[in-house]
Amino acid sequence: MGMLSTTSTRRTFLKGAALSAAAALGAGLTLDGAATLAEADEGPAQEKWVKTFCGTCIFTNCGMEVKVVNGVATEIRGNKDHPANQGTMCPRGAAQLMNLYDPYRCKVPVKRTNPEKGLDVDPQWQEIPLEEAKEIIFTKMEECYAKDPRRHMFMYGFGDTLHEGPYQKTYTAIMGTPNYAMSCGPLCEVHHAPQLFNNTFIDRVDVGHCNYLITLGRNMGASAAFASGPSRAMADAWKRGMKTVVVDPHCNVEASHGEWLPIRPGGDMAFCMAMINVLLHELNVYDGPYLRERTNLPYLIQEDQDYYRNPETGKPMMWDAAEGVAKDYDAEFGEVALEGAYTVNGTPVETAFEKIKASVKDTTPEWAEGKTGISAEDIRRVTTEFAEAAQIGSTIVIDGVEMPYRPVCLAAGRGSANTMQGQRTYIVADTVNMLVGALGVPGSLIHVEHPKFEVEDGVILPEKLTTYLEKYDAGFTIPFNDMTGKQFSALARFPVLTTAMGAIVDPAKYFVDYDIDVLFPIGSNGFMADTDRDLFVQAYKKVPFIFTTGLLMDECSLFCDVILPEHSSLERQQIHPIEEIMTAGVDSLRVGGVNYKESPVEHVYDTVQFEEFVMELAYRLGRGPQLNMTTSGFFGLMGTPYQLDPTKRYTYAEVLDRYLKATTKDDGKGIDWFRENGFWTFERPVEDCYDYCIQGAGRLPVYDHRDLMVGRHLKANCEKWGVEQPGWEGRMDEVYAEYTPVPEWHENSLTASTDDGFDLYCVNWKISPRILGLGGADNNVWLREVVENHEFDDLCIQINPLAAEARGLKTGDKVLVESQFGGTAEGVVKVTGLIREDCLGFPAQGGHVSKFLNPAAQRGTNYNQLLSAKDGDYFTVSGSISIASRVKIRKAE
Ligand SMILES: Nc1nc2c(c(=O)[nH]1)N[C@H]1C(S)=C(S)[C@@H](COP(=O)(O)OP(=O)(O)OC[C@H]3O[C@@H](n4cnc5c(=O)[nH]c(N)nc54)[C@H](O)[C@@H]3O)O[C@H]1N2
Ligand SMILES: Nc1nc2c(c(=O)[nH]1)N[C@H]1C(S)=C(S)[C@@H](COP(=O)(O)OP(=O)(O)OC[C@H]3O[C@@H](n4cnc5c(=O)[nH]c(N)nc54)[C@H](O)[C@@H]3O)O[C@H]1N2
Ligand SMILES: [Mo]
Repeated sequence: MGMLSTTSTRRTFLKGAALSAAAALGAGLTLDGAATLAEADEGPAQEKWVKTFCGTCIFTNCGMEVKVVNGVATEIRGNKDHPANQGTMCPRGAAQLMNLYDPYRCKVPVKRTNPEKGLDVDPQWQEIPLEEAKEIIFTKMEECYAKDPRRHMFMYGFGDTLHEGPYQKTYTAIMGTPNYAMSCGPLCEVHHAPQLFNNTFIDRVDVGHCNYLITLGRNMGASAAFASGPSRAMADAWKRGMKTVVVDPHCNVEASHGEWLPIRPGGDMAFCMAMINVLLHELNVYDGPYLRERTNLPYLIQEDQDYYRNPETGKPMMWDAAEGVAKDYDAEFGEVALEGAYTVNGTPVETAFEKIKASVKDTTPEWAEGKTGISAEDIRRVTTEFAEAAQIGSTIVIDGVEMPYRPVCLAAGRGSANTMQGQRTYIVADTVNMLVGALGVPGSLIHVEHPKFEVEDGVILPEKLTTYLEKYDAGFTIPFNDMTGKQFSALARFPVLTTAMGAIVDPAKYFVDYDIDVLFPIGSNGFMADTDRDLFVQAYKKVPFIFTTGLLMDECSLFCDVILPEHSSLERQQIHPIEEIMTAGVDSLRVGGVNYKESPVEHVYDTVQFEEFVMELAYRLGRGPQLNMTTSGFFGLMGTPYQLDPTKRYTYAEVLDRYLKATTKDDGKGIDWFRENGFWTFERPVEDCYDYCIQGAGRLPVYDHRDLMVGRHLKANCEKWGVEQPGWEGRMDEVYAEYTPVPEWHENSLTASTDDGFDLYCVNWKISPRILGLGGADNNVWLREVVENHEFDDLCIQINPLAAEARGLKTGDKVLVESQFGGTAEGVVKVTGLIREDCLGFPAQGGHVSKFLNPAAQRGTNYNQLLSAKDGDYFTVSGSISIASRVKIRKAE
């Protein structure tokens, strides 16, 4: 193959190849990427290294350099000057060349010619010019908007690299529709408690200062640490001697730095409640000053669980033990009482602390043993070690700032948060931390992005929860204005996916009086990342027009009417804040900054940039002012010289240039500077790193008063309108009972004893080469090879030797697994002691069903089909589902 001199010639050549192969594959798919790579070998070598950053996991922190030879990217290496990864790389970043030249990518704009839709239906794609493809979309959107903007639904997921980009988050605000959905909602219930206590999307462990870390269904190794910064932070912490206690049905690498306590799935809340029982009823250990000054635990609570308020001022009150009177929380106090029952104006009250204490009176380690499968002795020992390691009363001075020093952390994650009552479980895990004063201070759980707090009733009111708080009613007026499900699940961090999909299929069932006409999903693959595939199929079949800017011909793309191919991660023009999430190491905690990248090579195919497309769509729909104002707000440009003029039209590069100049403040570095340098950093003041310094006068809502209020409003609204939540008809009291301000153990379908033959649990976790579908990981053959040859053989079904022996199974046997919800999964067994005796372990996620993906993506087992998010099955408070279910296993014929 000769070296083609101009891009257009090369593109013509590629398209020619595309057409012939497309006919063969019948789906606009071609296998011409290899041809492009081959070109690199010829012609005079013109080499350069271009600075970029990785975008294939949600950290998007790592600095990289791409070697470009004669216009072809041939190698990727870590940028040794970059503070996050310091020159190192993980396989996901290194494998991005395969993403770029992936022959299975969406390469040309296509429209479907087969009106029938289904997972096994060939859409019969027809290639069309980009302008024509856009025109079809614009026209459909105009028609939709002429009727009602609410008829447009946006759906985004973590697949679209840099889901944290401006327009994934602000799309609905710009476009003026209330309808959006997210595929990462139901199985990613790790955001609520961090939002509540740290006002952060996800919390991180200050491992740079932590000495004793308990992970409760949080995978700090494969899941989080498999990016360079977190790996280094964890390694440094272990070298320093941090002990790690892994409370998880599956034994992971972290356990080798401490111990493994194999917990029974669904027992996490009981574990936390037993820890609190030991702290408050046996050891009598808690951080009194912290609880008095920084939490709402001294607030007086009346019998109906509400705050006791001063009838004159309306303010919650605390008891002054020095004077023996109740006072407004913000009055001068001689001595704030944390404990005790009192009578104020004839009303019997007791402190919120007493309420918490009473809620765990009987939840002893012996009580928890049966629910968790962890011995009472171990629970008691670990709690005692945790309490000792907390060093209550100690302080630390960092850069002249004195703060409490609490080098312990009980870190909840998906394993404990994605359970029934999971959102509460995370809150209760955080309560364990807060009781010893370990939240927002060195050594504990801290925020990622700079949090902003308002204060209401003296309690912090995290910015991002404000809308729900302002209106506990969450828009409960029938007919509902939107399909997000927030009316019944006001505390859900994301829209309730079952409602969004269900309402598309049957709006009236969800109290909505209109249909969805146009759906725009991006990087969002509920067919794989979530459960109940049939519901997705029904919903996607019903929507008259679906379009996407797609990287791959995944399950979601199969249902589209028009696909605009998207730049691959390496090719996109992006910025991203430099901030480590999940962990903070000594050298990463203080580093802030911005990464920048743009394509190091001529775009390989006829692809678009998501942001440019959204801007064009907004201008076309006459929403330029909303676009520019929202963009200014998102990028913090309001009131700066860089604020966008609502009446003007900008390119995305112009927007980024303004953002970069505004962010680098006095330096005023623009896009040209970043093109050369790739990233810019600054040192965060220590006060910005710890919530303790930022929360001001606000107290932490350990007593979850808001939860109580939301439940009460829900009940009042349902009664007022005479409605019940779909799926919970006749069981609404169960729903209301889930809203509790203090820990409360409820049996669930995992823990309740049954003899229905489903005698095992299935559990799932992320693995390093395949965190999510981000950046096209499943379709990347290099990464699939790593997954399949990984030392734990990651596409298998793990079974404990005892369970295997009892069932006559051995490594390599083909099996069929059936779940209590009716779903099935097939796979190959691997016998290993790294999984609890009553569990089957399903690492990662495989088993794509789109025939238009690389065959490698189809290998493995699709775990999620063993779960259920059906109405009545999910956890209604947060709209999330259980990561585990009860299953049975048999040899496949
Ligand atoms: N079994 C199992 N299921 C899980 C999880 C798990 O650990 N195991 N994790 C859960 C969690 S925590 C989350 S957040 C969700 C995430 O689930 P989703 O939000 O759906 O995100 P992904 O699975 O990362 O990617 C979705 C799709 O995006 C496409 N894609 C990849 N890269 C790009 C790109 O650059 N551009 C575009 N346009 N599309 C792209 C891929 O085809 C992929 O199928 O999954 C949840 N589901
Ligand atoms: N490098 C990198 N890291 C990432 C991401 C990324 O893109 N890149 N994505 C992130 C995202 S979106 C998320 S949401 C986080 C999630 O990160 P984690 O919360 O750490 O989620 P998983 O990795 O799925 O790990 C879940 C753990 O829970 C265990 N488990 C399963 N069932 C139970 C149970 O009933 N009880 C208990 N105690 N444990 C159980 C599993 O065995 C597993 O160890 O990871 C993030 N980590
Ligand atoms: Mo997630």
